[in-house]
Amino acid sequence: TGSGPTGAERAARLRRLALTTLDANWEHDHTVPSRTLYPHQWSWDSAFIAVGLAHVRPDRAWRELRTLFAAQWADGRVPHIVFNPALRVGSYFPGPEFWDAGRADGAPARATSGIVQPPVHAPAAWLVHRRAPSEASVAALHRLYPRLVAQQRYLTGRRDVGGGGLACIVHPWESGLDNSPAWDAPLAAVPADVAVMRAYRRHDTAHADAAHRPTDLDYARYVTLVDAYRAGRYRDEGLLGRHPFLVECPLVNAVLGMSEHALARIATVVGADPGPHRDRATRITEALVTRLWDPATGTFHPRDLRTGRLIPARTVLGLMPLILPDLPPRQVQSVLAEACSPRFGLAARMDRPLPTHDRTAPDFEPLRYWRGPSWINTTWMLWRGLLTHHRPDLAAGLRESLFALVDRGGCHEYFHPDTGAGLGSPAFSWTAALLLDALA
Ligand code: 9YW
Repeated sequence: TGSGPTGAERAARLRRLALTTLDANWEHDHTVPSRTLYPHQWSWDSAFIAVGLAHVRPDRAWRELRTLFAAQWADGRVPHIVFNPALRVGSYFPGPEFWDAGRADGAPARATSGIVQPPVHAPAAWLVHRRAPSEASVAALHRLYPRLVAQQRYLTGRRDVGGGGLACIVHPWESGLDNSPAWDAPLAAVPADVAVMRAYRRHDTAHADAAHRPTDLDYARYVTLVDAYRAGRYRDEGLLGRHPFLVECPLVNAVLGMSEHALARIATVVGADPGPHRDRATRITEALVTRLWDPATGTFHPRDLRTGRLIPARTVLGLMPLILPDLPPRQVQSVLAEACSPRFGLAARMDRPLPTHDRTAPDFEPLRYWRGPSWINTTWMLWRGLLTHHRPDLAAGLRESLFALVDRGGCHEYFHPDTGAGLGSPAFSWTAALLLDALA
């Protein structure tokens, strides 16, 4: 964090801020992403949060993951939201009554959603153990390992709708980057009528600036997609013939491969065979390169299974495969070139933070959620990828821009990609957690 007293002071200040934020968002057995906007437990948030908690409250890190996996479905899916039963009905839309997951086969006792988020949990569990190894962490890995394996099996089995060895998502929310421009083309094919939104009260726009959030038309399509998946009781059989949104996402699949690498390491701790995990990791990376890398653009793109085509938008999703240690040199070089281009501005000394969308694209929107603003989780994943591929110079530049953002803006949910101003929730958990990890 820079040398000399100022660097040390800033690090201490950021550490205090992060810890205060995480403590304030702790809720008995899990952390809420944000008290105002997101009052339940979110799947990938919890994984990022555990990575941060490992540095300050390792017991809570394991508790966080244990609570989430207690709501895993019998088929292995880890729901993207686990609802807090103590909250009043209507405290979040879409709430438990909207998902109505209890009627689906294999749903857990707790009310949950029926879709997933990127499976960052195995890498998170590994990082938590490595940061704070103890008898308790080994016991926690023993408990989690079969559940993490079941999660992978679900995603590489039932969700391999395209048959090419990758997992597909059935809703933009499953990518974690809800309204990314990457989803515009496949979403445009989803029938929607804004009138369906009149039946609902959006909770997000009551607590955050509507100009930053997905539009009502986006929301109408999100609802249509849940309606379709729920009508089939969240079964995955026959999705290709009946579901209106089926996409292979580079972030989800990079994380899927990364998880097999993490599981191979966890396997050695719990006395299981790491070999099959390594083989699966290799196959996922190969499938990712074959199916999602475009030699013409030199970056990764989502594949729309309904049209069979790659989606042209160049978003931050395309950079995420860099987290894979076995990404071939050709793809490593071209993703680095994409990241360092004016589209994303990665540099050893960055003049602006990493955006979530191509800055040079006509549909780049500096204020709207995942359509431009800087987010700490995508920044952190790219930072980890740069360390993995031995680019300490670029990793240091990106890390410094992360610190500068939070130091100026606070633990915000996202940031203006030009001015660095804090946007969205002011006390956002994964910002705090990943900041702690980057500070370590
Ligand atoms: C929403 C909780 C979640 C994140 C997602 C983010 C947002 C919910 O918040 O989705 O209402 O838009 O897009 O990645 O997990 O932090």
